[in-house]
Amino acid sequence: MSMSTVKYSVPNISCGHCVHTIQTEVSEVKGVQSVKADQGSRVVEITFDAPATEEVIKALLAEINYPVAGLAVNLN
Ligand SMILES: [Cu+2]
Repeated sequence: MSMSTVKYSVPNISCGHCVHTIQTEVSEVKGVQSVKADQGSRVVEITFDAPATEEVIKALLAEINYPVAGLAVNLN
């Protein structure tokens, strides 16, 4: 099993509460190692391992009203 890091574009992020909610909810998923949501870029970066999967994480984000629009473009 290997760790994966994904960066999702989440357009519904509008304030610090959104950031807090996303970080709290996603970090409760078993297998998620870290969650970093950014208000300015509206990007959520998640590092996870099994049993967490992209499907599980995206389903949770949709359920809490922060659906993933796609992978974030890397601007570096
Ligand atoms: Cu908000």
